[in-house]
Amino acid sequence: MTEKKIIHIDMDCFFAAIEMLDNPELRGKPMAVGGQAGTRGVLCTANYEARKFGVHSALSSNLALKRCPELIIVNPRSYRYREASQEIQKIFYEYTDTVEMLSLDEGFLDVTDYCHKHQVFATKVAAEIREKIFLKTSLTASAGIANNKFLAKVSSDWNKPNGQWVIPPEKAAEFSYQLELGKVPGIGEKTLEKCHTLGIFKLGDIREKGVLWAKDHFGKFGHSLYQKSWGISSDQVGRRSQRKSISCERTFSQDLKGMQEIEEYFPFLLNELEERIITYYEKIERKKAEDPLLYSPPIKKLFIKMKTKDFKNHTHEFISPIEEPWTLKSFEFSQSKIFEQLGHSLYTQIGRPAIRLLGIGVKLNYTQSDELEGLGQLRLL
Ligand code: TTP
Ligand code: MG
Repeated sequence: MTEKKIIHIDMDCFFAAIEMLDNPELRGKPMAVGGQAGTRGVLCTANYEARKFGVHSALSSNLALKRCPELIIVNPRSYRYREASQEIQKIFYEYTDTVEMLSLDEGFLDVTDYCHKHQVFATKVAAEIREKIFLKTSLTASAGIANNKFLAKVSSDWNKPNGQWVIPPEKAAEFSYQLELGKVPGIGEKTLEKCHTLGIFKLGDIREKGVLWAKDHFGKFGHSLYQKSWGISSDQVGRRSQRKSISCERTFSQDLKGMQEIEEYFPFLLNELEERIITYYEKIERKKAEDPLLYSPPIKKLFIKMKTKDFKNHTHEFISPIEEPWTLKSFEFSQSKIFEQLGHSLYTQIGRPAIRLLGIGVKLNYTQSDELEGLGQLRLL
């Protein structure tokens, strides 16, 4: 099997770079793109001059001006960013059809076939793409090159701005071992906090603990973290399918016996699920700044999953009741009771066996029709 060749391209301070390009007066001065200072203004990004003052994405504009009083804040112009993104994407497709954009300014390319066909190194392809981007748009990009998406994404940050970094396959395990967890895509603030509490700071610490430990503490994600600690990740570059559900689960090294033991795990699962749901909706909100037509799917159902010793999966759902129109943006767990009730009835229904895996989650609704109104908002008990 040929080794995969993946490139991750990420534009340098994208929105800010475009604004500086279109308005030369902004160049060399600390500037940011975002909402003006006031009650709710937040920054989308800042140029490198402003970053020296601790000004960055998602910072409130008020605080940014405190940190850097001469900061110039420019209003975002989504159409212009989309236009530049289209130019960049056109260049990507000159090399491969296997392109996966993560946002307007970053994407993965699987250039395995291209490299093979033209007998060229992926590093050379990355350099060529960056050069073409610059010639076409006058904007700079950084690139990461590796044999999987995880390492390619991490390495595009390694030599930023206007640089690139390659992780050859033989260095992947060593590189990943020393990688700080904060730099691992997918590890959010809360997971990071949890890792630190457990005394885990770099991917190598997870490797040392072993795969069972990782699965016990982080479920499925633990398994993928363990693989990443060896520099392995098998995600394919491809179009992202719409996310249908958000969930989290735990497999137990010792089966849970009785409802009381099951209930003890609810707070952990709820906490994790809440973090995932909030992160999910925040991501959509962020993307909406670039693409106002983006749909934010409401929650349609809550579900619980139990796996018994014989590896059979059992699930039980709760459909949100008809009520007011959807307004859901964030998800509060004052209704954790629903999950508890679901847990009780499922557990009884399947005959109160020993439980090896417990999971909870929500299903999202993509039907953008009047039906939605009918289903109503998720009721909080
Ligand atoms: P990033 O690639 O995260 O940031 P960047 O391109 O500005 O800077 P870097 O050189 O470090 O890559 O995000 C790309 C664009 O997405 C960014 O220019 C603005 C937008 N964005 C937001 O609107 N809100 C956010 O919280 C973030 C992180 C980005
Ligand atoms: Mg970027």
